[in-house]
Amino acid sequence: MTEHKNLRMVRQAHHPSNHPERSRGAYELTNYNGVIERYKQYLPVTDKTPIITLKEGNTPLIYANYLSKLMGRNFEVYLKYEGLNPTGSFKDRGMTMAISKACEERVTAVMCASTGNTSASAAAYAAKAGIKCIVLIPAGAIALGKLSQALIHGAVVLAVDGNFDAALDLAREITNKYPITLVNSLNPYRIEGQKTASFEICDTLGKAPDFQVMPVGNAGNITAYWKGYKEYKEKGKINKLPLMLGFQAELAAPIVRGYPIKNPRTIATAIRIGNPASWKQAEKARDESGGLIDMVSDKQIIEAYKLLAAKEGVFVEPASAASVAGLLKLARKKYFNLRTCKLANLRTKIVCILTGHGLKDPDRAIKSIKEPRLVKANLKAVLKEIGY
Ligand code: AN7
Repeated sequence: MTEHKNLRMVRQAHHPSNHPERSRGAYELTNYNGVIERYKQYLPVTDKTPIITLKEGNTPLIYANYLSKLMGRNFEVYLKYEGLNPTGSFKDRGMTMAISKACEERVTAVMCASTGNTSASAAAYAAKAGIKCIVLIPAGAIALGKLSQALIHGAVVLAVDGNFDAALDLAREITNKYPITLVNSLNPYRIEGQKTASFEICDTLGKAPDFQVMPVGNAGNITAYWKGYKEYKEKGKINKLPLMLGFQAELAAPIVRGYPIKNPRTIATAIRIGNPASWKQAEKARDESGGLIDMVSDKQIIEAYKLLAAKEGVFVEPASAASVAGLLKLARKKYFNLRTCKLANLRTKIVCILTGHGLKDPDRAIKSIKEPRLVKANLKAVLKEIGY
């Protein structure tokens, strides 16, 4: 057999169509054109909707070796790495919908309040669409990467002397009075776009996970995921729904505590929100699914943040690590064992949503590690440091 033929056979054997596991839900990357095109039958779009896309979505569902082992042999943990969206967060799924619909309605300006990621996404999609974008951010409280994104994409960025909740109140009032479209998750198209993440998870696993773990801030995303799962069940694509497990930061946990927090605090600035806009819908997702919304401390968030980077090779921003911090908290309390003994013989599948990329908040990474040691530029000095 020639070398050439050999290689071709190896390639064929590895082609997704020859792997039942992989071909199920496999998607031709070459033809991929973003979440609207892929899932248009589930979305409020028509042939007249101009699709503004940066080819968001289609993010990897990564099997987490270390976490799965940690959980025990009856568990499989997967990471939905939303940090790999075009602007580095899950917001792009909702933004492609919100901006496309705004363009269909011939809107010329959009606005949002943001802890950072929404503003980065809105700015990018507005730039792509050629419309104006105005963002209100809480002064001094958003990560550097996100601020630079909003600015470089040409948004009008105003730092409001107040927290996210105050900025959102302003954005709502202004967009109510003036011909500017609000692109926060109060915009129903945002939720529509974001629900595609649950479709992707189900398409990849061939079913819904048993548990989905995610951070909760303004609560749009948990609302969207739950809507997605329910719609897939109604359409007969899955026959069982997951339990939804949401996590807030301890000092920014209004839903857990049951009242708005005036001065929310956490190093996970993305979820530093005291009065979530989709509060009621988040409670509905929790209750209908039989799940829970709990909280994790900043210390637990940083531990999970470092673990994900060091053990799974996945770099996320602190807010995203809240999901894994939550998973570990519940595991310590034996939450999963108590709930899964009934699932005879089947491995329990847990999906953690990693909402944003680690490079969004480089300051936090640098604060969490040891600075590199300075060495002389000679072989001996380097070898001595690395123990050879
Ligand atoms: C990385 O950008 O609210 O519960 O203004 O950026 O749907 O709010 C961001 C939220 C989780 C929480 N992880 O999602 C904003 C903003 C990351 C985030 C959340 C956010 P929601």
